[in-house]
Amino acid sequence: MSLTQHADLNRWVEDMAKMCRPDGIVLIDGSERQRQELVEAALANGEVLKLSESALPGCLYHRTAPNDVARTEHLTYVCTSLKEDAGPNNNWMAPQEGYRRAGKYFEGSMRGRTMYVVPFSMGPVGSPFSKIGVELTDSVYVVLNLLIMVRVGKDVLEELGLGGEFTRCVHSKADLNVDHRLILHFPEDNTIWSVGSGYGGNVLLNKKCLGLRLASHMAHKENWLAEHMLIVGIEEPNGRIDYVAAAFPSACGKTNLAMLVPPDGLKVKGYRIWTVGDDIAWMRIDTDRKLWAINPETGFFGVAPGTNSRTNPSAMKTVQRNTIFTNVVLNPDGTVWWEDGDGAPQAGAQDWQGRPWQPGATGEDGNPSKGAHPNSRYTAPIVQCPSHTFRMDHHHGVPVSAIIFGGRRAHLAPLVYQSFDWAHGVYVGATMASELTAAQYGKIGNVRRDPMAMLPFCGYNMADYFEHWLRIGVRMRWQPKIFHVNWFRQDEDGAYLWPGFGENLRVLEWILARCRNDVGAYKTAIGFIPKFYDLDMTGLDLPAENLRKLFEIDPEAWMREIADIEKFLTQFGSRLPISLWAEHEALRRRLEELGSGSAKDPKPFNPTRS
Ligand code: GTP
Ligand code: SPV
Ligand code: MN
Repeated sequence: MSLTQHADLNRWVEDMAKMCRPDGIVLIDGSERQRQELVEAALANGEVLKLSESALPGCLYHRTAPNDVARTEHLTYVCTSLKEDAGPNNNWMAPQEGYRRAGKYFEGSMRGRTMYVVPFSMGPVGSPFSKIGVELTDSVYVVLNLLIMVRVGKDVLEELGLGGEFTRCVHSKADLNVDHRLILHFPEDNTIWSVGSGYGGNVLLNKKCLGLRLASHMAHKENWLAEHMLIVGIEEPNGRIDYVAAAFPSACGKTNLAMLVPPDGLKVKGYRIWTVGDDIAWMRIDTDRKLWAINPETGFFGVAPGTNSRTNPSAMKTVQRNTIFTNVVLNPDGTVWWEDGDGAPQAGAQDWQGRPWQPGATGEDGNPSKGAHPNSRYTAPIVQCPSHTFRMDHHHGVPVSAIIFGGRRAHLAPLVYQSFDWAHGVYVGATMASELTAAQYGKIGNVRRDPMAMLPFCGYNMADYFEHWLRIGVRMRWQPKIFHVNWFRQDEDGAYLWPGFGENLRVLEWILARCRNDVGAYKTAIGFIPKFYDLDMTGLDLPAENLRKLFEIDPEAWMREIADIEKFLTQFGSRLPISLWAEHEALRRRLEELGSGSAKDPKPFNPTRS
């Protein structure tokens, strides 16, 4: 009997099986019964361990190989016929070369294993927003993750019918050898090949590979946006809900903002927060010519370290059951722990590599060793989040009032500023930068330019992507306002100037007030910033000095920034939209004016009234 009714799908599975040589092929139908069998299989082959059924019901524990703990951007390629179509922002390989090289690693790689066929929908099944993919994988861990992260199974095959279009995703752990690892995208063939890794972002092919790299390519052709953004709704007691979409680079606070809990001082205002998504937003202009967004996923693949009942109580509640923990500390009683989590690890705990570990332990190099890997993660269903919303399943998504860009900048970028208009906002997004985190290989702390938090995820030439953003703005009747935030500014001693987390609602309040034209602002060289008294600081004891430093705009530091931006933009050559250069020159002029006079002004931040 054939695998499905879809002849092309069946043929492709056969071809891939000929290459990978699995012992058997299993179609994933999305049923609970089959999921249970998969858990048993993964427990039997050691891919996962069972956690305490009383403390963490339905939860599993997994360790990746020590050399396989984050996305490997240097092994990630976009394979287009023309190198220029991948752009300077991507590693490039010719498609034939890609298939040939990865094909060698795939050859016979599934011997002794089962090949799972996982049909999935990004977005509600049947929504005009949605895209279907089928992932072939030899990892039960991957299947169990996909069952949480996306809509999987029979419904998807039905939607696909006899000949529907789908993304061909092939993954094999192979020998988990970093020298045999490649993550390849073939936008012209709607195909993804990933081999030699078992780490989330490299192997959950729905996510960064389809959800962002291929989707951004499709979105460019089909006039929509696929973005590395959270989506969160802020509801007022009168029932009005405003949704914002925010792009921060990996491990820079998307999950936290998406699940924000109002701080005590603002509780009387009676806000409710609705979490729509924490990592990916697909956005379209609807018939009202406004921007609408869906989260195409159904789960969180969130950073564990730093998550605790104070910083993110909703996340802590979300991960109490049916959650897969990867690379965290394993306690002897079958519970888990991570750095800056709740409580303390137990005596006899094991670190993420399975070695005996206790706080203060040092590694072979004599340096303190962490129990959980800094990029350790939890996989959990969104519906378990106390702030999840039924609008998750609405086929047309939620309307977007504001777009926020943000990075991790110890210096320079103020707590919040608003762009002057859409084109300036696109420039702000295109030139944003952030310090590297543990979510990608590279030197942690180095500042790199990461336009719209999409540098590792834009599946085509970013110059064309900027042009696309500019065009989308023109096609809307009502454009969301564009802002930039920075929760991570530090003082001279390296201490954060802003408390962050739930307190970020104070900034969101101002952002929404600006969207409704309810408050004025100061006009500065880089954009509009709040008048101090428009930020509601009730219950927050922040020294006035901190607030001043948070909004300080240092013209000299910004002139250095300008030079770095220029270097970055220049690599796109004549393909870069001319209007971005116009924005760049306008910023330079405004900064020069600031530097030549008012910078020495003792007043807070040299504002002129708008
Ligand atoms: P990806 O899943 O990698 O795309 O990342 P993300 O943007 O969802 O990151 P996440 O929200 O998980 O944040 C990662 C780290 O940033 C955690 O260690 C958090 O504790 C820290 N963080 C988040 N929000 C804030 C904040 O407002 N202030 C400070 N200081 N740290 C924060
Ligand atoms: C990120 O790195 O931005 C993530 C985690 O969201 S991963 O899916 O592994 O890419
Ligand atoms: Mn991400």
